[in-house]
Amino acid sequence: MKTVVWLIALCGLPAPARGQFPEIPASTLQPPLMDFDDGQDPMRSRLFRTTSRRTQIDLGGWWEFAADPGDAGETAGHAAGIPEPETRLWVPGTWNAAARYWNYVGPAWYQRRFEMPAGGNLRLHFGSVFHTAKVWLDGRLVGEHEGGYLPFDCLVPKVAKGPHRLVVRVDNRLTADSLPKQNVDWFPYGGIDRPVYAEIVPDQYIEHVQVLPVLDGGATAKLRVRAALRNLAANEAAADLRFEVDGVEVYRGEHAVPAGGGPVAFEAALRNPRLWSPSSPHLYSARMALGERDDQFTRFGVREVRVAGGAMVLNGERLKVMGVNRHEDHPEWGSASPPHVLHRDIEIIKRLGANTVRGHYSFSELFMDFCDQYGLLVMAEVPAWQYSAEQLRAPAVQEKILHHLEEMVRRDAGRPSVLTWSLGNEWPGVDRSYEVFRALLERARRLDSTRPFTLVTGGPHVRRVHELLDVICVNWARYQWYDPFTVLDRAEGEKSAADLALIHQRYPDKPVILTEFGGSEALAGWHNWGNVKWSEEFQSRNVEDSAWHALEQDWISGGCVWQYCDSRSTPERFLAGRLVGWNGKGIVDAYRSPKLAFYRLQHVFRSWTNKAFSEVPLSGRPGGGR
Ligand code: ADA
Repeated sequence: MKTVVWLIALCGLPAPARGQFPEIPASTLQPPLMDFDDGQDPMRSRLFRTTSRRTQIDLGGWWEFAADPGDAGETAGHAAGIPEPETRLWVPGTWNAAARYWNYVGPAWYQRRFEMPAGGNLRLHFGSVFHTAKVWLDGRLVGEHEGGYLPFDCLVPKVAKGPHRLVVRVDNRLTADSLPKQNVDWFPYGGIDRPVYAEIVPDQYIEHVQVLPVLDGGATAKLRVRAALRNLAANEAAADLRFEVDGVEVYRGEHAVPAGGGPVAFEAALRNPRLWSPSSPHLYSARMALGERDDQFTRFGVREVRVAGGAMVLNGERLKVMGVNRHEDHPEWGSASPPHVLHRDIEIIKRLGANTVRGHYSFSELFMDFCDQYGLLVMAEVPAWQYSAEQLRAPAVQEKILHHLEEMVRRDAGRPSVLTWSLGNEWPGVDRSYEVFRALLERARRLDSTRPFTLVTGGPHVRRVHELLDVICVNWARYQWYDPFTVLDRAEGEKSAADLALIHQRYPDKPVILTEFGGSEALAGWHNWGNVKWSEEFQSRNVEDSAWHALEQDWISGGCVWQYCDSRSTPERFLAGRLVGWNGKGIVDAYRSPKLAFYRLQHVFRSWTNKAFSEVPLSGRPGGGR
């Protein structure tokens, strides 16, 4: 026996026979391209630590919970504590992923206790609460926020050391003028659905910082640094600001911060920058320090996006968008996928050969960090989905759109991944909203001058609004899916291609992106020989033919498939055109198993990528991909 053990120890276990195990494909995710280690985030909400100075308290975990269908909680005094919690729910999370509250849309209450390790100013940070939030600390109202998908803070000065109670009222009811509005084609998951934590901050602290690099054509990038400082003291305070890139100080200056706080802007230079691109996503780490008392880390990448000669141009090269539309959705977690699931989405999207991802609303910060780090461009959008001209006429709706955009820009303008900002999607009869949109766009452009602005339009029959867009975005499929008698008919395909070409005839100098191409539902696993509706064959043909069209037409700057994964739709759409309540147009199903369309699109994207982009001329037909 001893001899056998010795033999195994010396020679190792026998190798499995060749072919015994399936091949594990190599990862498509390259290790981060960074020269500086900016540390881990103990709050697990970002890919890097955000501070080395503040005490942070993770408020994730089990919270007590009670639904409030009669909306009686506030008058009953729940703000001071829920008298009878129904259960405990995990945060970040959504109650609509729990069997008990699967379809619950209405107000609800969360509460938990936490311990302040020392007295100080408390900054509560919520990554997102859908859709409205009201926050009480020890029975005192400390903040309110409307709109999910984006973070907000509540600042409570001078909080004592010891135990405290946090209560949050959340309401996921949508209305005709909420953002998004009622009856959109995705589920209004309710809850504290992104990470939440607390920090102890000094009287003067950095609220946020972002870096907007501008390439000046030479060997230097100009770093435009924008920050907001808070000052809780009654008088103006002096701030000694230092700014480091990859651990090296590149700016130091004295700034006066008025009582309450204010913005700070300065410039620094970065010599011989390494550029960021989807194939080589090099990132820099930046740290802003306020004396010795406070600091904030961020990351940035140096790249230039332009619109020129009817094309999207990234770092001087023509860009073909090869993307997916993605709902942040999963049957197990709803809108609150945990980090490893977000990471797996990135891996699958990269494996597809895509370089872009578009959403109807802002993805979680962690997902955006992955996009920066692994090189996925993001077409960012305000969730103003299918607003009619009548709805858009309401000044309250217009203000909500701009306010939402402002919050998006504050969170994401410093990210290299963000390619475009869209003010909304498929406004029916959009030309009737021309003046409203023009006024909105004018104000929107003041928020970020470094990126193209757009509005996603529902088809080629838009006329006037397209003239306002930096890049024309249009949702298009070669074969209509909604027509009950639709077939994969060559003549029909030619007709919809001819319709699409009208856009280019009208605006030959503008790039066109097919923001949603190929959308067709397919019931995962249902195949047939006849290419009929609902089959994987029908979907994959529509996706493939639409994708080739987006890539082969020289005047189209690519597009994004509708959609990445099957996603849950609104209760109102249950069975009304949405089989089992899900939008089944995913090229992977809700659990991320591939449908036939995934492999066909992978083939298209990969075949196209194998042509070096630089070989594709800026004008003239690039030649067939097949
Ligand atoms: C539109 C819309 C999407 C989705 C899609 C569909 O293109 O922008 O959100 O609803 O239709 O599946 O029909």
